[in-house]
Amino acid sequence: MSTNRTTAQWQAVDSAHFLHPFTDFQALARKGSRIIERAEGIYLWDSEGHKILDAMSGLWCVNVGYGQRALIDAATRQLQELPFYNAFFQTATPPAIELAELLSEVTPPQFNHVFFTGSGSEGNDTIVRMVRRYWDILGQPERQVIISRQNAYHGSTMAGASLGGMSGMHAQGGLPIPGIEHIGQPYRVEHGRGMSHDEFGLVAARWLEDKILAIGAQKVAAFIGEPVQGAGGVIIPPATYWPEIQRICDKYGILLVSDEVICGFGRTGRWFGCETFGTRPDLMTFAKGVTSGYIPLGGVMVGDRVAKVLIEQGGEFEHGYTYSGHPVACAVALANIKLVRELGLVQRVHDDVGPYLARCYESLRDHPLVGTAETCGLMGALLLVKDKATLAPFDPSLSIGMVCRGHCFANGLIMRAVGNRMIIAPPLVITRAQIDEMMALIRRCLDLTLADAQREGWLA
Ligand code: PXG
Repeated sequence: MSTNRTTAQWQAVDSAHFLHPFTDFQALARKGSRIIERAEGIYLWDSEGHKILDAMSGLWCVNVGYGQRALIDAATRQLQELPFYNAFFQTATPPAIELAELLSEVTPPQFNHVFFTGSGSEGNDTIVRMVRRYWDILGQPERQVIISRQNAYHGSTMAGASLGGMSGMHAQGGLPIPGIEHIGQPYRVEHGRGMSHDEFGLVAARWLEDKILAIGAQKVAAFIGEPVQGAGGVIIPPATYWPEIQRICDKYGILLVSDEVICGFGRTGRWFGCETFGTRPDLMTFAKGVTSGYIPLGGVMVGDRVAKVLIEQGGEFEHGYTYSGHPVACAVALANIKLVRELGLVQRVHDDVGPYLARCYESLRDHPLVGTAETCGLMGALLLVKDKATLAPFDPSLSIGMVCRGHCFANGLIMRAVGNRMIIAPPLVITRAQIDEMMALIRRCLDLTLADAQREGWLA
């Protein structure tokens, strides 16, 4: 790689050739990309030498932080030993086998099998095929429908985007594919004002039952959800929500799928989000945190209920990817999971930095712009409002979230904006002192956003 280009040169070549994901290409070309050159711990450095606190862990993935030697060495060793071999034709590689074994250990007890993919989106495509295959084998081929939620994010492939509940994505390319239905999300600010959290959790879960009855239970294959909706804006459901979803799935014999791409591997303070929220899923999608994002890897944990049918009655499952069980990716995942264990990161999020972040977020509630401030483990969300008492939103055309995000970038902090929600998901290795540093930056950026709003008369 040539490293002697200036920022302007990088930007010119970037916009000439590189089509970025989820990007308005022309708008980016006008502005120029921010070029990230290196990273260490929880910090990034851009091509202008600015140090940035990465409160989004790359893209919800760098859980062990940047620069971890154990992962780098595992990749290097495996590249030398065996950079690639496939798992198709009755072959396997030691890292893939060992990772399958280790995943069975760290996941809830019903999970003893894994199907590897290259990403979370591919994992959710696998889910759709596997769920439908399961019911086919059982002689119930009419069980096709998978129920998901509005504002869910399950990836960008045809099936992933269809399962997702993002209307903008559905509008591009004729989605969703047939047999996918959506219900409302458990977002109290949107749907549950005037109800207690517990009441609203039950109401929102019962939208699933309504949908099942409207479709006909004999046609419903599965329900899929993220324990906490990540890309949708860190929507943390009430404690009553997931147990009620579990009860409804059990009642109608419907498979429960937990998309753990963001919540998995410690983010919520347990190994998996389903453990934090009290469900027993039949299938789990994972990606991101499995390798801390150092190298692409995803997969589906297959619970005993489904695995038994696929293995004992299924014959050939005609599905798989070149990189299913990629040895280098699996070697990095092994090193990553071992490091998470050695550093006790999951317990640390549960007992120490998670509760600490929660207290810090509580203290932000007094800020004039902050309508709600919530955390779950090491995920946090602030709702920016015009009026704290009524939670009245700003005019969407003002893009208040983007204004705030602009201040964050300019002040050395990466915090995401999803509409009016400002969200974080810092690396699990973040220390209390670094949380203090992050909170000072967040407060400063909120103050700058407030000053803009006052100056421009947006609060009137
Ligand atoms: N499921 C969930 C819950 C995710 O968050 C995927 C599936 C798809 O994973 P892949 O590896 O195919 O990207 C994701 C990905 C955002 C953002 O804007 C979030 C994701 C991806 C890109 C952007 O927060 N999550």
